[in-house]
Amino acid sequence: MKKAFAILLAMAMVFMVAAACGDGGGGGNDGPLRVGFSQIGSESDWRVGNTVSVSEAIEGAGWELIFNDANQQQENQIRALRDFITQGVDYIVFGPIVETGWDAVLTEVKDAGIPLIMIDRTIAMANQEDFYVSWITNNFEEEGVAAAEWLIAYLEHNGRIGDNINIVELQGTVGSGPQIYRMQGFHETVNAFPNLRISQSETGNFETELGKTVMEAFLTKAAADGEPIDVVFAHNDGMALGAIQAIREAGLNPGVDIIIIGIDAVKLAFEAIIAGDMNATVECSPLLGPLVVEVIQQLEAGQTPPKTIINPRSTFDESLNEVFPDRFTSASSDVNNRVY
Ligand code: GZL
Repeated sequence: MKKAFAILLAMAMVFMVAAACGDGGGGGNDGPLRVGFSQIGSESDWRVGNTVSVSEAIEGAGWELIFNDANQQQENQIRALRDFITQGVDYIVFGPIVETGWDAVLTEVKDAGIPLIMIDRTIAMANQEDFYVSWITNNFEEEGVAAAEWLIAYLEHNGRIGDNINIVELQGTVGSGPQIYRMQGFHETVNAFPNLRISQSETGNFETELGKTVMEAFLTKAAADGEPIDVVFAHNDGMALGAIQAIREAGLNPGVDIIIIGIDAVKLAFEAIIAGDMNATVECSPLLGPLVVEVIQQLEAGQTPPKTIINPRSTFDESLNEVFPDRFTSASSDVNNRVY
């Protein structure tokens, strides 16, 4: 009789300890895991899509989301990361607005023993892999190369590869990984053709309105210099859409008089391509939420997630995809699948 009672008592103690750890693990705290998410801002459809994907995935896993929108200010992100440390969250999800300036705060996060999952943009920091568990991202340099490769294929297919072509470039947020590496990939690829010239290049900060304003200035300068613009390369579709507005208001035909290439593959860009106002967009997926949850679940199970997870991408248009179906994809065939 005594032995049976002892077994029942031991089982009861086991259940009590398990209940104290809560159903989401969480370092022994009561209740679900608490995940701090430091987001850059809401500057583009891509960013909004990224926020929705990550937030819905975290809450869908039954965990508590603690969200901060930094309004595109690095100091706000640094403050948010320090708040997450003070609150003792179980995990941090962090999308860095620019590459540098994170050494102190990421050291504080590491010293606090809070696993950090980096998403989207890059950082430039000594031994950076010691400061995050996983980095879930896209290859920005290859996106720049893909944009240039589409342009070269388009010019070749239309017998214009030998022409003198003036390209204007709308850069993303200065100092951000996508701005640095999309620029690098595009420039290195077009520089193989001396007649393809990047005549003007300024930042539109990934914002549609600023992209329009900068494009207006490009058009004014091109007219004054007698150097007509043949191509717009925008580091994101949002700025490409702003450029389309400026080109139309200048009395020109976007997508025809001026070739327009963007990056992100947002739904509005697909619609512009189908309408003939834009020519191509290179995909860069913001839908990182499920991968974030997968990494946290692996960590909770005592597994080691991949250090770097890079999303696949396609280049979409409505012209070359029929000529090169293995290289380019039809925008009209995929527009109804776009969710951001
Ligand atoms: C790229 C992402 C960029 C998008 C923009 O991964 O960081 O920021 O290209 C967004 O649309 O604003």
